[in-house]
Amino acid sequence: MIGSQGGECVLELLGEKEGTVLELCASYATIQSQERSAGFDEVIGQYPGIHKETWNLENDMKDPAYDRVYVKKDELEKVDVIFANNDAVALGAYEALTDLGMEKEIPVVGCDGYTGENEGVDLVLQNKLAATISCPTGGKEAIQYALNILEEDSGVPKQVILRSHTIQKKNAREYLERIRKDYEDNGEEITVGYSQVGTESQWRLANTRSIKEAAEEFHIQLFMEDANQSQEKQIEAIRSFIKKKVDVIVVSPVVETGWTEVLKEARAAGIPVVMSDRKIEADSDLVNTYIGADFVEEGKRAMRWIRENVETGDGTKKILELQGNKGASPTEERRKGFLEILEKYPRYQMAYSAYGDFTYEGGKKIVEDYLKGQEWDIDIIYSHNDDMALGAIEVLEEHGIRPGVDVTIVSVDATRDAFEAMTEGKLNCAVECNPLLGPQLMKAVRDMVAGKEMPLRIITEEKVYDQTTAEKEIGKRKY
Ligand code: GZL
Repeated sequence: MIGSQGGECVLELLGEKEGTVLELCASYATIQSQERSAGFDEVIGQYPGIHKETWNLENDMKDPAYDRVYVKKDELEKVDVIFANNDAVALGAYEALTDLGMEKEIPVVGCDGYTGENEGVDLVLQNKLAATISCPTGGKEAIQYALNILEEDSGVPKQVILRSHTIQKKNAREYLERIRKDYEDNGEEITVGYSQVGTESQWRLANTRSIKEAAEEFHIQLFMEDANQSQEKQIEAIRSFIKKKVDVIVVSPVVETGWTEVLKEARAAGIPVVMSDRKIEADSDLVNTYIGADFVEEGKRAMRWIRENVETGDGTKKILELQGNKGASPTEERRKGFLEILEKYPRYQMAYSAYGDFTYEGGKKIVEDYLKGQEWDIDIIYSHNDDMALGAIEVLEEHGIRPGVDVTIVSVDATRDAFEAMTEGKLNCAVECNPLLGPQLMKAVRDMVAGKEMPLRIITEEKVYDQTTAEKEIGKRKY
């Protein structure tokens, strides 16, 4: 993200989208430098009129960068802008340009944006750097989460992706004020409009309970509308929240697309929006934060478990997939992650896949339909959630097929029902997807209303359980 913001900034400086960029890669062997460079290339690579030269520097210090730039005056003649992937190197380049009398012709962009004297933001204010891209340290967040872990709070996230900013002369002072301002949560009651997907699964019921309990704990007046898996009802609910002038709107979106118009209405009304549980496709400036799981990783974990626990020998294994509702981010991404691993192992084959809408009846129907068409020849069932897996198990048993024995069943969510099925030997593996998002969500809402900048994403932690761990874990399950 930092590299791509550097790319956007360089494009702005180049104006007509043509020219030559000199990229100074500080400590080029480090993953951080490579990621910044890759993000930078993603943006400027879209403009054939922009040519990039890269100089790989051994370290990220100012003086070696100065020396490297100073001796290459003849090569600088054709350079229009310098992008350095850290501020110390950017300053070294600026000082060399100054001693060569070229600092007015070649603007320099750095990265890190630290706020001390002669660091990124200060160098921008001194007109030495044209811009710096901030790299949030996350120190405050890390300490807070460490305390949460010590206090054994539930739902401590696996990953918090903080925002980075492009800091130029025009916004440097406002940026400094914002990050130095310690937000104070005055404990006032806040109103939140929450558009919930529905009541389609045990996961959803646990998620709703968690949201409601956390709202009380955080003194938040919650207006929750259940959409029964209808996007139209969700959009109606969002419009009703706008009319109510709630402080924050939270959506658990039934599908990924079709939200732009109503989210623009929320933005026009000055009401921030948080996506909880599921993601959408929309401009990033329409959504403040996404709190939820990494569904692609969940799909990968399911197939990795199969690979490690279901032998194919010299034969092949046929897989039947029970998908959630079409167009939902967990559906699309759990499938994507699963297939990404599956395609590496041709002895496992996706034989049949259908949408079960995350419901018990949906899972039943897919297996009933399959059995109408042919003899049962499936070795493995991969289900996007427990409810569909449990519906499938009921039908298998009706047909004398032993779930967990004649057919291996892997599911996602890891609700209490899944643990019971695993201890009964009917389900083989459950990939966890934590529904207890309430505490993180309501903390994020209070922080936002208090004026604190919100992370871009808060990703929940997940584990994988199977019959070797289910017995020990089931007593701890809260949902
Ligand atoms: C996942 C959530 C999914 C669950 C299902 O975050 O959106 O929707 O996996 C639920 O059980 O219906």
